[in-house]
Amino acid sequence: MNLKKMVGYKAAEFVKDGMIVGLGTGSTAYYMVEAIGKRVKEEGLSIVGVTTSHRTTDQARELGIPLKDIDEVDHIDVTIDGADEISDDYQGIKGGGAAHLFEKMVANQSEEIIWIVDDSKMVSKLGAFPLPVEVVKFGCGQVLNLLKKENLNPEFRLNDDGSKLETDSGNYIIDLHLGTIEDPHKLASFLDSVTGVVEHGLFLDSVTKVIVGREDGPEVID
Ligand code: ABF
Repeated sequence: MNLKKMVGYKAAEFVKDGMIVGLGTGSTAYYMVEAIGKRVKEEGLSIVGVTTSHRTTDQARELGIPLKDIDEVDHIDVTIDGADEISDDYQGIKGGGAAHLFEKMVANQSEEIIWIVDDSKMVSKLGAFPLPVEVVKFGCGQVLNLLKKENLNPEFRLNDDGSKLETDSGNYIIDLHLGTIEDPHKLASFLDSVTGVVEHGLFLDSVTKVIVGREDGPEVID
């Protein structure tokens, strides 16, 4: 059973006429956007989407979902997005899809945040998934050195050809291979203080609903 599709379609059920909806990025969010597109086409669902990446924009446009830029709306009713890890206390790591800057900006404008994951993403503590950190190109080597000195095991995210991956904003990603993050809030505060860091993938104290795909069906956690 496709657990990503299960939760993507389940999440689309929470979208109501008239909503402004943040549309996430990733292979799970892909199914959510597909399901919303079906409802727009088949039911005449009337919503406005705010996307979190160029690839989600392309998919939504192809499906005929009306879109607005984040600066054209005064609020977002609900954002539905994937995640790379969700801890026992519902903190998250996002950014595996290199879209966490736009995702966090959209999430910050949202009244409700729904994360959609298959059960492999549910962990007791964060950190097994490398923590993405978006950094500006200028001085990124110095930022890498600083993160090394803090024993954060940083590595630039690379394309298959060995070049540094660029985000939709034209920045780079440094992934922190930490294994376990004992104090996500402390780490988030440190990363926020580093000049050259644009945004990190710790999404803390923000989610309002989690939908977990399981073999016996979607588990909705409020
Ligand atoms: C996006 O979804 C990213 O923040 C996160 O990395 C990704 C999860 O990807 P997938 O759903 O493909 O596992 O929100």
